[in-house]
Amino acid sequence: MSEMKIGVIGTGAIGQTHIERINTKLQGARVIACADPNADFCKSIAEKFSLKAYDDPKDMINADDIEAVVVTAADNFHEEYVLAAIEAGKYVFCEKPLAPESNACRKIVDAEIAGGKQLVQVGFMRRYDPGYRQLKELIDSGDYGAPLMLHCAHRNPEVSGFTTEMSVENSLIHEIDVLRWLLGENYETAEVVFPRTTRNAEGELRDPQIMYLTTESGIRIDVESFVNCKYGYDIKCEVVCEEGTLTLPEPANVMKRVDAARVTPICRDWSERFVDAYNIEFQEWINACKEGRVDGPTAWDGYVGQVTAAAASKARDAQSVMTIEFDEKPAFYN
Ligand code: ISE
Repeated sequence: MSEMKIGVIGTGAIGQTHIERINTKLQGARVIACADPNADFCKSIAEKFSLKAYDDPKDMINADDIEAVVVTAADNFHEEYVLAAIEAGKYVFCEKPLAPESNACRKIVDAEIAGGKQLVQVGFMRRYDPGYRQLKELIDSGDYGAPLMLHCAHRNPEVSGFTTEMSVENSLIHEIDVLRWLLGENYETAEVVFPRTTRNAEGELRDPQIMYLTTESGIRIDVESFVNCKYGYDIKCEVVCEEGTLTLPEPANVMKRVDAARVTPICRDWSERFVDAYNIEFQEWINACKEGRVDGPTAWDGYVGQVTAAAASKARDAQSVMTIEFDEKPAFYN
């Protein structure tokens, strides 16, 4: 089977890692073009990876030799490019969020339904992490009884330019997606509370924050977001079931005994922590597109994620519990 030809929109850091990943590590596809509103920068990246550069992403989307598109542009451009790909009838992988506003996500959902074919996949890569996949298998086995509570943490060593809102919309959006997928249930309520703020938070940022979610069956979830934890990148998830607890495995690392201490390194950032997840995610996306289907997180999942994040943000601003209200799931996504 021939290689699927891909165009990447957005040539920043994440766009470049995806180009490199697809062209050097994965099978069955090749990035042949890139586009970025910053034409000079785009040309330099095109040269680096031997790609064709487009100034206008829509020209690339509509080019005859482009079969699929990867969108890694700034979040507020996602809607425009995903809609253009749907109109062109091309598969499109869009980094999270599908769009910052849930209305825009709903517009994408409606456009996809109107086009009659699923084309959109959202980059919620945690679903591909081998540890989360193991957790899901064990929860679904039912061997430990029903899940009752989840205790989770999402810690970044430091971030620059983060606002209080971004802790939910940019960081915790991963938990919002992956926990709903793990449990196979929608959320009902959201709340966000503030512990004491770290002295390492810049400007107005309130950090850490704790998000509480409840699900349809009454499972209670707490997730800490701490974006200036300083010591490393750390992701935790413990599922307390009726007859046992299930804990997300940590990436394997040798424990050293050195300088009168036991030391086991942890990751420094998310690209290192989730490198396997990204590789698996893109390989499965390529395989599915070539078989004519989408089998990862859909535009509907993107919409549900943004509705939940918006409710959590509202809850945080109001310092109260918010009910989360979704539209009814269209049969198209069943
Ligand atoms: C970033 O955009 C990510 O996707 C990371 O997974 C997350 O940990 C980080 O906080 C975000 O800024």
